[in-house]
Amino acid sequence: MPDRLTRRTTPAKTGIVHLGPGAFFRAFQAIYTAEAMAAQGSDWGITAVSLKSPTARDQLDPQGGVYTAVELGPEGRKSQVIESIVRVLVAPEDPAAVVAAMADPGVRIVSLTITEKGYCHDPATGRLNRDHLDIVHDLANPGQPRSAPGMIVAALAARQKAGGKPFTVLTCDNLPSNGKLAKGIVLEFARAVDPALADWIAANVPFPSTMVDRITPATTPADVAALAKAEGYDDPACVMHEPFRQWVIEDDFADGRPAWEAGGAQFVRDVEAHELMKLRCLNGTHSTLAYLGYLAGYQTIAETVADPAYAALCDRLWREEIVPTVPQPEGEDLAAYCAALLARYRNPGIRHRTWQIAMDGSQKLPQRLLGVARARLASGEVPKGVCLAVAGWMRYVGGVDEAGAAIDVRDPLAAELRAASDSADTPEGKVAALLALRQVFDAALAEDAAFRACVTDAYRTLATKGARAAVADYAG
Ligand code: CS2
Repeated sequence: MPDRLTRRTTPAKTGIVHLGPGAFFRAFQAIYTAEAMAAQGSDWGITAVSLKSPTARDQLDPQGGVYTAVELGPEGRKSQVIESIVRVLVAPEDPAAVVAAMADPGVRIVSLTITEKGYCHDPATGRLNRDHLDIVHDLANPGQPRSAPGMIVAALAARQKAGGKPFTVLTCDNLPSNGKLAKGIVLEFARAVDPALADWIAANVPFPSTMVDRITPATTPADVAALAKAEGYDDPACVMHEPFRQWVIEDDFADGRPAWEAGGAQFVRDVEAHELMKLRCLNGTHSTLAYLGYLAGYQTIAETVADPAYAALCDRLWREEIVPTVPQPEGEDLAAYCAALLARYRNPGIRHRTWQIAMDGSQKLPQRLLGVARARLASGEVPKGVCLAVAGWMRYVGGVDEAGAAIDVRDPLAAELRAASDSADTPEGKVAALLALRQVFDAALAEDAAFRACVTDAYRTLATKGARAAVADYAG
């Protein structure tokens, strides 16, 4: 058994509390922060907080918070040891300690990678979901929060009470106008607890929006074993990522920030066009490939786009449906951006499972695909490729694959989705029942006759011919 990886430098003082220390955070923001500290020499150490499971803490603690980030490119692998995380807390073990860490006046930024569902919102409207069990709990027990909105509001309440400065809330999740969305959710929560606190937050706390991008598949035991073989040490906290990365941030901070530009982060006034480009061009086709690829029996994105019909599906989707709905972001060439995406998907070093991306579709579809559908319908076009993707998701959440085997559907609405799908026998009935889920589809889209007919047609084709043939039909 090789030795465990250990820390070589003195931990920095904590300047950031980060909620959600998963693989993406470790392959992205923690690296930019390490680079900023190396360039700037100031203290921006990170206290990372797991909202649910102790796994990250159990893996990182024995190695002093350090871990290996492995870049997997077409030309091979490169690894670096990242030392920006200084400690890891597990919220369910001691929620008050998490609030105290965030309330510490030395903390200037609270950042988040908690995935779409961590915001406890209604994906179709972006509003706080007051029926969410964690929100119900946190409104009744504000000192012992379970949810991210509950923790942020408790910590900001402590800051306000102490008469101190607020921290900046920096969301790094794949949601549209993610700063505005987080602000709306936090304010709605705060208003329910203490309207004066909500006013203070509205006036004082910045919530810059960001666009984040780096493909980071979940680490597997085989990855850990390969690292041990290559480097001669054991590191169960290691993360695998592609070479590409892009971080676009609205430059609006309450009390300073690391020099993330040292690692190439772009600071802009308005990040919205970049967000729409990334969410629709990348995440939109990622989800499309995940559902239609999984149904055809493909395990990874690279395997899926190795099938020429699926590469052609992406091309046509970008050209005819997605790009026409994306405003031009400054400094980007949309056609080149999409071409580069296909090369990233083909990266043979990255084994990104279709099943992993298919997770939580009810939370992802609205911003990845449904905005495109709405925009195309408004300009009089029926977005056939997006309808095929939505129908693919509907087949997937039905829970049975094309060979009749069960699909392990992971989604906060999995039970509702399955019940809707099982409530009818015909494609028309199943599609109608799923379109009736208002958490995902707003009434205007669900009742659009052209959209409904197109999704139903696509569903029927998927059910009779299978995903591979349906994709080939569309892609021509
Ligand atoms: C993926 C994203 O899992 C998913 O849903 O689409 O995590 C994707 O890999 C990243 O957004 C890339 O930046």
